Amino acid sequence: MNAPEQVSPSLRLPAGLNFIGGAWVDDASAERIEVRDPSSERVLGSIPRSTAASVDHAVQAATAAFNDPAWAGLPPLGREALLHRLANLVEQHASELAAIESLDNGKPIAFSSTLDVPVCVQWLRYFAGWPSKLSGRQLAPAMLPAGTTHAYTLRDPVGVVGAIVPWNFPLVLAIWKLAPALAAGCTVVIKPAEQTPYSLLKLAELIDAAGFPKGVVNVVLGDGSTGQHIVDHPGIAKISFTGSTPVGKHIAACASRDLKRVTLELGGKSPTIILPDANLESAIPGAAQAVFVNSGQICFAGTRLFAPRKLFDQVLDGIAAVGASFKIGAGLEPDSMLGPVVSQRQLDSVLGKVQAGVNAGAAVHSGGGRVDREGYFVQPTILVTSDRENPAYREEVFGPVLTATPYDDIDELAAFANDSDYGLGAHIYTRDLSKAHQLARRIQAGTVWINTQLAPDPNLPFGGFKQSGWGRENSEDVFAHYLETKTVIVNIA
Ligand code: TAP
Repeated sequence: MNAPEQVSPSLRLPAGLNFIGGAWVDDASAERIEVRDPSSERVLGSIPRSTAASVDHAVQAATAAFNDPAWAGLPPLGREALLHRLANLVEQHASELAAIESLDNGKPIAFSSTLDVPVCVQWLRYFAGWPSKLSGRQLAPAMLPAGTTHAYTLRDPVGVVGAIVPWNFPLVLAIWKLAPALAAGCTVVIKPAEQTPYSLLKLAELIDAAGFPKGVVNVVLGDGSTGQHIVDHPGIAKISFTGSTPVGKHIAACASRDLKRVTLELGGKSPTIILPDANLESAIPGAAQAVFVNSGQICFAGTRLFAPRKLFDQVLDGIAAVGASFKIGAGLEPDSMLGPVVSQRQLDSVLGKVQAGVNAGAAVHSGGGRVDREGYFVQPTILVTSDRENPAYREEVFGPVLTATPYDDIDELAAFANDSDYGLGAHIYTRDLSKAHQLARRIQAGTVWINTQLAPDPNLPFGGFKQSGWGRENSEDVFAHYLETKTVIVNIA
């Protein structure tokens, strides 16, 4: 089962092997995990449930690379050149990477080729610009006589990073961790989600071809048990995790035992707020895209809609019409706009959460069930509820499911938006920008989009308030998590 799988004359999947110390390595003692195409439920191949021994091998390779002058002694411009070379290779292999991603995750090829892969190239290019700009500062001590002391700070890479990524944007979220970690001079042991390993394995081939020293990036395949071995390994200095809030809390607790650095990018239940004066021609498609794109499997998806009572039916009918217009299809179908959710488990989870919402009193406006075809397809769904304790309203569903709530008084909106354990994003639609800015200040969320939706940028910090996470990804801010500050104090008197 380790041989590369020839999916079509033009598409071959990488073999299910770990990439450790620059070599492709089998974990012969590991059980195998099947990987399926969520559009057809067909088995694509298998990966090892890598053991603690494989993780230890990878951490040793990453530690050796961290201390090797071939990486540690590389001038910043050398790291920049490697990241640019990788960006060029990703661009050259864009169609293959997009096809792998759509096959493995089920997301429409129209999105993986115009969004996922181009985003990876842009992030790599953006972070390629940083190594030569990362430096410490010269500082004047406040308590010592002037001219007696020379003091400055250095910024050292934190060490070996354990990166754990989910299945909703397998390549993008891997790059969000790899690019800044490598720009900072760290080395990495990274684990993709068991459902979607193949694009990261293809990326490992490109990392090797770009000329990164062996051991700088290591890919270990497996499920949560393999992730746990990474979290527990004493050679890991920092964990960078994207995934569910319960697993994030568990990782934080484990990492606290030896005070590993931790960043967590977790779940969300982001509001989409339509003010009475909004331009509905853009607000309705915007609200629909915010919840249905990627079949709702986006941590900052706009999953709680608040619309004025007098416009409520018009807004809901409009969003449902946009959802119904999305062509449902397999990841690799060129005109598909709405793919499956990633797995049978996710299908059961999404439908179970819809049913729990209905059982607790939510009314189904549209959708609500599985699409009658092979694959794990869920209908674009809108549930109506004013009960803010309804489980579909409170819990992250991670499927194409919107809860919609009418409101009468715009002064209630900030309280509605903030009435959640999460605080990842918020979308506001209005023609009145002063109202929008006032509301943005009152909303507890890491990103607020005004008259737009779902648009992260490499130069803009991204992360969550409350139980949506710790720390920020992207932008200069991310380096706070991949660099340690060292102060050097010299007596020159
Ligand atoms: P998680 O269990 O959180 O999985 C995310 C990643 O963490 C995967 O690589 C997973 O491995 C790994 N993992 C699981 N347990 C671990 C542990 N004890 N130590 C270290 N790593 C561990 O998410 P899921 O089960 O795939 O999805 C469940 C729910 O999480 C979804 O319904 C959704 O609500 C949420 N979710 C959120 C996000 C974002 S972007 N915030 C992304 C995906 C899912 P395996 O998957 O290989 O077991």
